[in-house]
Amino acid sequence: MNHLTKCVCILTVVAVLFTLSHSETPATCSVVQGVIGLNGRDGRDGATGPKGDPGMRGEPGIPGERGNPGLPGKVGPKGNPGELGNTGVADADSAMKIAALESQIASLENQINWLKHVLIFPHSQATSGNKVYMSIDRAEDFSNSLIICKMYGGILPSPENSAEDLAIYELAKKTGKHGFLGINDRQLEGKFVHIDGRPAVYMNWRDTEPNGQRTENCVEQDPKRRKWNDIPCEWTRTIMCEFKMI
Ligand code: MFB
Ligand code: CA
Repeated sequence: MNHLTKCVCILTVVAVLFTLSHSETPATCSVVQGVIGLNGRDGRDGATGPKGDPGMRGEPGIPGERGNPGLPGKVGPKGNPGELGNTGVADADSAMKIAALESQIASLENQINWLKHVLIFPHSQATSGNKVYMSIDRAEDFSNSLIICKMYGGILPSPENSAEDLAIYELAKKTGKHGFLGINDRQLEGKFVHIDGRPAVYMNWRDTEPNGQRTENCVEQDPKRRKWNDIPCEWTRTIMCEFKMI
C-alpha cells in the first residue's frame, strides 16, 4: 500500500470519529461495511526454527570424470617358472665340435688328476686292466689307510684276479714293505669281503693262513712271497691304494 492511500484512510477514520464525538443526537450507528483493509505488511522473519530432519537420500550423482592413473602397485610375488622352451636347433657340426671338446676336457681332467696322484704317491704300479696301484712312504692302521686312499679317490688294493695280485706284489717289492689289502672279515669271522662288501672270490693265502680267528681280521700283502697273511687291523702298514683309470 503506498503512502497517499495510507493518509486517506487515516483522515477518513479521524473524520468519522470526530463526527461521532461531536454530534447531539445519540449516536446511531449504521453499520457500513468498511472497505476491507489491505493486507498488513509481512511480519518480520521469525527466529530460526529447529534444525530439520535429514532429507531423503538424493539420487546418485552422475559419474565423475575418470581420475588420473594411480601410482604403480608394489612388485608382486615371483611368478612360477615358465614352461621349458623347445631345444634350440644347433647345427650338427657345432654339436659335434662341442662333444669333441667335452671329451678332450674330460681327458685332460683325468690326466691332471693322475699327475696329482703321482706327485703324492711316489711309487706306483699299473696293471693290465684299468687299475693302478700306488703307495706312499707312510704307515697307518687299516682304518686310516682306507681313509687316506679315499681322500684321493681310491680304495685299499682289492685284487680280484692273479694279474692284479701280481701288480700289487710288484708294488710291495718296490717299497720292500708289507701293505694292507682291502679284503677283510671284520664283519663276520671267516667271511672275507672286499671294501664294498662283495665276497672275496680270488684269494692268495700263505700255506697256514688265515689263522688269526677273531684277532686277525685284516690282510697284508707279503713283499717277499707274494702271499697273503691275516693280521690285526690295528697294526700299521705302508699305505698302498688302488685307483681306477678312467
Ligand atoms: C705271522 C703269521 C701269523 C700271524 C703273525 C701276526 O707272520 O704267520 O699267522 O699272522 O704274523 C709273520
Ligand atoms: Ca695270520
